[in-house]
Amino acid sequence: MEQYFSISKNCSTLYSAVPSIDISKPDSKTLLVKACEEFGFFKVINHGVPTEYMSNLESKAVNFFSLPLSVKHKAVAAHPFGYGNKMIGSTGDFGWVEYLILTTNTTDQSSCRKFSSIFAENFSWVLNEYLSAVRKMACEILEMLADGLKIEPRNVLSKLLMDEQSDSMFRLNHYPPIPEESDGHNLMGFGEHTDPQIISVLRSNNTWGLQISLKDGDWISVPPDHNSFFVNVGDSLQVMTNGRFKSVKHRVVVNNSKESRVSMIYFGGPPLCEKIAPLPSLMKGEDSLYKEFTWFEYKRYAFQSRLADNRLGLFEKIVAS
Ligand code: GA4
Repeated sequence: MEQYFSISKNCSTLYSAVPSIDISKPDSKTLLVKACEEFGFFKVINHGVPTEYMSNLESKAVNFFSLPLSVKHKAVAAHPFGYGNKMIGSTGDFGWVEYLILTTNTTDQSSCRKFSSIFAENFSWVLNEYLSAVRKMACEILEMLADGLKIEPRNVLSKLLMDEQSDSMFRLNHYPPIPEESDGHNLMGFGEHTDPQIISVLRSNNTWGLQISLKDGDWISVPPDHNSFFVNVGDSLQVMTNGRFKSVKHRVVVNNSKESRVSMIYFGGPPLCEKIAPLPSLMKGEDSLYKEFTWFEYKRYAFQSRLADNRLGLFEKIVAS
């Protein structure tokens, strides 16, 4: 069991620190920029995604995770896609979690079809209606961020998610209740990490577990809210804003509520060939803090790393003082 534990220091209960942003209001762009700079994380309310899209997909996920292990293990595809249990990534990370990772690429629906047979009939329909709505919302947020940063065109970021070749992913996570023999104290569901992509949009049921790291290194618990979404700035967006937005470190601890936590996350990524570099219109004479790389290069490197590694470190320029 030991490998699932980690030491939690300074875990405070400053729940109110998490910004909650009503994106239906026109002036939310300033709040969005502020949240991305301060936290790299925020909650989205009045998002326009129908609640039944969320609950329909959640019930599909619950059904899938309740299948026998041998059936779930059939849902495998080339790494990283498919079903996983306790092993995270390929370099030795573990967590008290089982999951399913799917590609969202419109040109590669074969994995989705394959899982459909395990999920039963209309899984790909339910998944696609959810993903289209969530991607649309993610694009609206990226466009509001472009407005807030006063950069043009306003689709400079969102077009990467809309691209047919966009390398986006979708993940269903199931954090089962803690095992009887453990007291659940600091049992790690998913260890600390940042997301490599541009933006991540998470929706969970009402079970606690998600924590984010503040700039001073304190961890705070994020109160769950099944009607809302939580958005993370990813490493790629940090680079594209030349470090102005922070890719937030986050993790999931298993709480002792005896309830399962079920989350679904859309990871919005650019096409593989896309250069990840600070947006020229943001630079105004500033030097880039990062060496240039493509999403393909960064993703390949990320998938060979350990969860808690500082992946952007390798791409930071050494600035002479
Ligand atoms: C974190 C974000 C996404 O869940 C993910 C994860 C991926 C995986 O689970 O296979 C990684 C992790 C994530 C970053 C570092 C590497 C790769 C596990 C891991 C140890 C699907 C992704 O894109 O990167």
